[in-house]
Amino acid sequence: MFRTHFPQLTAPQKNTGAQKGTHRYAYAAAAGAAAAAADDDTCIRVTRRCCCCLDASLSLPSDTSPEEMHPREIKKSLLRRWKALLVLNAIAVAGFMTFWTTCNTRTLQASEVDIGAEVKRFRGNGTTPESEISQDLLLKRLSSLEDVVYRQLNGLSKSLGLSEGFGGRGKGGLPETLSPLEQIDAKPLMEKYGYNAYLSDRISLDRTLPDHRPSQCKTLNYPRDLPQISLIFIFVDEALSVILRSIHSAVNYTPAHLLKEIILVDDNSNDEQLKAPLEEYVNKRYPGLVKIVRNSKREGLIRARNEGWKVATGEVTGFFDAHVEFTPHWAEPVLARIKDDHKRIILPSIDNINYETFELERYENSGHGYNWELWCMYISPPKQWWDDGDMAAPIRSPAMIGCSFAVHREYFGELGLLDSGMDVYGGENIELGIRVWLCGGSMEVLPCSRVSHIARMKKPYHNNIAFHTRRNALRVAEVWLDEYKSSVYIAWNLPMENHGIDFGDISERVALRDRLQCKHFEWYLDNVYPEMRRYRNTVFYGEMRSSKASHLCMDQGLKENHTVTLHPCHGWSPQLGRYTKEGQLFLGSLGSTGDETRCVVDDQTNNLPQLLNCDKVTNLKQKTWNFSQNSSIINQASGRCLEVVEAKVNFGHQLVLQTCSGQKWTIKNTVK
Ligand SMILES: [Mn+2]
Repeated sequence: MFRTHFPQLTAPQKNTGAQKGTHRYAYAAAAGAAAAAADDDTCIRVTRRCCCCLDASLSLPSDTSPEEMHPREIKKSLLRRWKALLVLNAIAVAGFMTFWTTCNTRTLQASEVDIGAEVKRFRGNGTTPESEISQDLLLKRLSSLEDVVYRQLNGLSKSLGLSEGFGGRGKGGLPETLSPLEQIDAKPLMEKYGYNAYLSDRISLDRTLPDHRPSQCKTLNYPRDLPQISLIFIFVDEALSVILRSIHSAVNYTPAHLLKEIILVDDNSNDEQLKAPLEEYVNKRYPGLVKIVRNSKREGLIRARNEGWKVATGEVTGFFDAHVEFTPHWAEPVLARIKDDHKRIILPSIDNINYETFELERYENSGHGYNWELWCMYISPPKQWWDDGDMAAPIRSPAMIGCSFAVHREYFGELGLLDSGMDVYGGENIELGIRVWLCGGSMEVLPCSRVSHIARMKKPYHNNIAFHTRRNALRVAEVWLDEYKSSVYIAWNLPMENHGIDFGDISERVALRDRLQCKHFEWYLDNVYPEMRRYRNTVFYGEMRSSKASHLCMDQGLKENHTVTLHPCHGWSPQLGRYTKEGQLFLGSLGSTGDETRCVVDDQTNNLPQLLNCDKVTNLKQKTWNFSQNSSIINQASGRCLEVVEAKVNFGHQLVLQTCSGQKWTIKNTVK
């Protein structure tokens, strides 16, 4: 009933107290986001507004850089600014004193707000009297204000050639273009990073983004006492501004009392900027909040994520690529779902950041699925979700794209993290989806939580990612897929035995499956991924060669011709044949969900074999063939054979239907 367009994913992510909270809420509020929609404590609201006013008034106008001013003007302007600062500081102090005297009692009782939470933590020690606590908190707040002033005057990001604040280029997630002159400088960076890093350097680290949540989400309320999250970013030779924007948006849009820490895992980058400059910046900008883990050798993103998990201390861990931007209220729905059931793995909805213009593009609500090669892709939400008609409801997801997910930290450990026996990336995201469902948990996409992500033009690590993904896919097949593992071998056109691919030791993963008492894979297909096409009826698969011209293989040719042709053998998906128990002969890649699958048909009028959507061919005999290895392929309707004749076409031969002359065929692999 619903037709939606789904983005295609090609072959193929310590200071939590009130002090930092002030900054974060200031930014969130200035961004036009209601910092605490569910918050009914007026005192706290007032405080937040004050902070954001202060912050906003201190920002340099984005179109006037001090370098362009006359020295006297600079002096004057600095003086003006100092005056403004002093006045504002005085106001802030007065405000705080008023706030303290009038709201003190209520604040201490209000366990659902930041200060209350902090006080609770102090109370936990059981020794500090309440009045001292409040004074201590006030002092902290004041020192945080000083910190704001310090930062604005010293321009921490400026020393890196970057900018902070909400205005400037790319604000609101709008597309940006570069001047012809800029484009010349931008080109090498584009090639290096796979996105427009030159433009990224010119977009504020705090830019605002549009709210792409379904409207139903905007009225939902979440409890205040949600579990804290540790955000884990992994990167290798990523542009500094892109990493920092990921961090800034995380801090700006994750409520302070829910953000336990940020962990950066550097998978052995070469770029000098990502060493001391990155470290100094985050330590000064977010003191105590950021941990950095450096891999001494390149591990690939799978093991890098596991490394990040090891140092995390939050109740929940969130794993993200370091080229994302968070949007307001992304965290609350995620943490609420995990609080309800700690065995849920939660996927924020992904929107796209255009790699060229940095425009934020909304993606349709979707689940995350995959094909039998175990490449991930976006899929339509389940029928039940559409029938229910609630656009804010969680979407059951068979697996994940992988650039953004959150999971209860201890549960993730029990579940066996990501498979560290896999290399680089690809397949681990599918494996986690299959594993969590089979072993008693679940996975879902939340339309109300949105994280935007740069789908890069090219990715780092190895060019030949398929080599690693294929190896990883075989691990998944052997550990989890039971009798359906043949589908993975068919999809990759590999023999099931003696394929020559060393997929490593899987004994630990098999033991894990036993220990967790996980269900059978067929249960998962029936209940979690019923949309997936099944190929259990396959007998033979792979390239199909005739004794007449064994260097040529049956090939699907041009799709619009609907005719089987011959082509020199290469074994890729256009030549992937599949002969079934029912005697049907399919050709082409294995469809996963919606795709049609085409089979060879003798329509009894044409002497060329047709390649048609098999579900739509009603005459059963016309699409049924008698065949066994090294024998003729005979149609049941006409009695004609598939044979090769010499002809003046592309490769000197043509595939025809004719009276059987005894030509023999082989199909490369047999299902074991
Ligand atoms: Mn990514």
